[in-house]
Amino acid sequence: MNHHTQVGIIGAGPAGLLLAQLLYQQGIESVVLESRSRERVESRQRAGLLEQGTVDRLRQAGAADRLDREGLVHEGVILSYNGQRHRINLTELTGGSCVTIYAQTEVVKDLIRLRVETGNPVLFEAQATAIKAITSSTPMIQYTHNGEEHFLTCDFLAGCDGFHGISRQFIPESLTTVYDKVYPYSWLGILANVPPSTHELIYAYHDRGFALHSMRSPEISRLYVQCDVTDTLADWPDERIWAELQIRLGTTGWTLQEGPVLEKTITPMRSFVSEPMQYGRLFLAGDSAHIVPPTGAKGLNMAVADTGQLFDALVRWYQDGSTTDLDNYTACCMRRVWRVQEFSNFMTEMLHHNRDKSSFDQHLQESRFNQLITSRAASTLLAENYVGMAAKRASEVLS
Ligand code: RFL
Ligand code: PHB
Repeated sequence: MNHHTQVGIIGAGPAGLLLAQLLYQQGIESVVLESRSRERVESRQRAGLLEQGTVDRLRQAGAADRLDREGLVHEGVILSYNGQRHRINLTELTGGSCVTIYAQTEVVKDLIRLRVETGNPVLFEAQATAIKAITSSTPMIQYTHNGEEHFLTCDFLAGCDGFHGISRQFIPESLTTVYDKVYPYSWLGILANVPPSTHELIYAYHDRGFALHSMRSPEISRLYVQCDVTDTLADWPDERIWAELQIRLGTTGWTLQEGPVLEKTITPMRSFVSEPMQYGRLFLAGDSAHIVPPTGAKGLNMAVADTGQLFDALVRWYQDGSTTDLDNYTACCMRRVWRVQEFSNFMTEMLHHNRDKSSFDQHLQESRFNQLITSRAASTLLAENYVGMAAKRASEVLS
């Protein structure tokens, strides 16, 4: 089958779904192709922390009703160093900003439901296999669905297909620069059926390795421990996970409540940027162009910020034919992307135990942490980056 739409979107993660919804509200038609099933997309455990700018974009898209009811607003975050805790007051240090805990799975479910209501649902189990005629005014996506081959022509293509998608590889290699850093540790994450033992997130450095106490709701906890890159789930029975969490997150007079483990996954840690984020009429948004280690909680937020920027530029083109914002898309995104890369790398290096580091570098790491908790200037810098203000400012330099 051959068909046409205004914006062809590959991927029904947060980036692709949000773009489709924002465009729909402006009367711009799109088709969303997703290689996985709806059940799979709605159940993948990933991010949980939304910046204010992300919440605002979801509200603009009319996708925040449940988020506004169920999201947990956090005005602070706790850092721990070998059991010594320190609270960073995000709201006070940033002049009123905060973050919201609301799972990516729920963001995705809300956006899919809205898409179904438009009468133009996501095409699930539709795998994009090639992109063609990118530099023409009618680029095309080739995809397979129900065992048949289809061709979708469009005005613009949005590559929202994540880190393992196909879009990025259609930007000529000769024009592309890739920046890549792989870290010598991974995260083992669990979802546990037990109320969180803390009201605010706890990021813990420990000589045995990093740990993070997050949450999904007043009933469900989300916790992570640093593990070796070669570890498998078989190395981590539930008892070992809880024992490590108790030690790494522990402090005098506090106990971590344990409960049944609902899910367990291991995630490698990587920083990656591919530049440019556009070629002809193809525009990348989210993980398809860049990924960060999860320590700064930025991946989903960057995907939403890219999407907002792309949406604004497309609307301008459809309204008055101006290509200025489309032409500047990569440059505008890159300011923000590098700010977020630096922050995510900083948080990762400061909070993980790296036994390959020299003792000199380990002392520098400890000193960095001490400065952070004793200097208001250093705490403010962390708070501004964590709530997303610093990245927003960076992207405004060009816009
Ligand atoms: P996604 O979510 O990967 O969606 C891409 C979609 O494209 C589909 N796809 C294709 N569809 C059709 N044809 C093809 N050829 C296709 N190839 C791929 C895929 O099936 C998929 O559905 O990318 P998007 O939209 O850019 O969103 C990015 C976020 O998902 C990601 O950055 C975050 O989850 C990262 N992240 C976090 N981000 C935060 O902002 N805050 C956090 O607290 C946070 N915690 C995390 C995280 C990621 C984690 N993992 C598992 C990597 C914690 C973890 C553990
Ligand atoms: C999560 O809740 O999954 C989460 C929160 C903060 C992070 C990473 C993950 O930095």
